[in-house]
Amino acid sequence: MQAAAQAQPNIALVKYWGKQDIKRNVPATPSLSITLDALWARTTVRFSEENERDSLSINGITDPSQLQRVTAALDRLRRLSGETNYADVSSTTNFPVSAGLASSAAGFAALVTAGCSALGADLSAQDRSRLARASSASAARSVFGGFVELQTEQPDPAAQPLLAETEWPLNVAVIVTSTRAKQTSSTAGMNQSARASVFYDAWVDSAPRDFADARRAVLHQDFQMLADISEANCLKMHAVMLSTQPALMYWNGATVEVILRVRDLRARGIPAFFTIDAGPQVKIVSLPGHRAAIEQAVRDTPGVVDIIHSSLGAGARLLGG
Ligand code: 2P0
Repeated sequence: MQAAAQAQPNIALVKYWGKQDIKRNVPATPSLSITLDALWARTTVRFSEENERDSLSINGITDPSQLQRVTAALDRLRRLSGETNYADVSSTTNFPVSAGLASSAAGFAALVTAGCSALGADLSAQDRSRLARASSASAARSVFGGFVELQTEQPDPAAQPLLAETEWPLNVAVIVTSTRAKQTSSTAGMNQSARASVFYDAWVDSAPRDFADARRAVLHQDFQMLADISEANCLKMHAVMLSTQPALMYWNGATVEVILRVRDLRARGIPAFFTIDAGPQVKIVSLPGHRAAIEQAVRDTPGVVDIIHSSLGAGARLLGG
């Protein structure tokens, strides 16, 4: 009754911020993402009658703060399979968790994939995506590789693959400006924005247009168009965060400096654009062949602590052994 799976974080280019159904965890806005290759979470799930409760360890440390969410995910798996035993969940990552690097996306996509296998539940990727979404909506997207969409018209939506990573191989440089955990979780932050940002309704109303345009840009492999939409959508989300009362300020000084340097790169004709999630890290998406120019532009920025280069990667999958 044990299985292990790996999933990678994804970076949304058209972002999810706000829920239309908090109980079922359905986003208010459609989102479109790219799954990374270089970062991963590997998760082992083991159901046993010897367990007296569910337990969770992340990178070797028992983590009670996330246990409730993990138990809720395990409960969903137990309901669909008839399993009654508790589970040990142990996850390792090769990147800092809770720092705006989509650790919950990778973590829950891996957990659901491993958990289904441990219980012998042969679910389609779509059904696993639906289950992952119930825990963390961005996790629905990490079930798939390459370019992925999560539409929101259905009452219980799943993500769908849009374009394979091999079809349009983009690069992503993750500019790490802090490895500290963020102060306000995404879940808490987006619910606050929905209640207390005067820009929230405009954000939700304008999202389908951004999504449709980005989708078209991906299908036509139009980098310039994707760059324009992604930067605008990212800044719009951060405008909603900043206008929330009390304000959600996920950036630090280095975040702003890196944004300016990417704008400068673009002005010089380098095909690269930035995007930023609920944390201070900047992700620079580029066409292949510009790694040296990007490194050179950002590496001496005060406050930059690490640069991780990645290509686009595959979806969640079982690990052997
Ligand atoms: C995204 N983020 O689309 C956006 C951009 C953060 C900023 O999805 O409440 O951890 O667990 O469904 O998926 C982070 O939110 O939130 C997120 P829950 P999640 O990638």
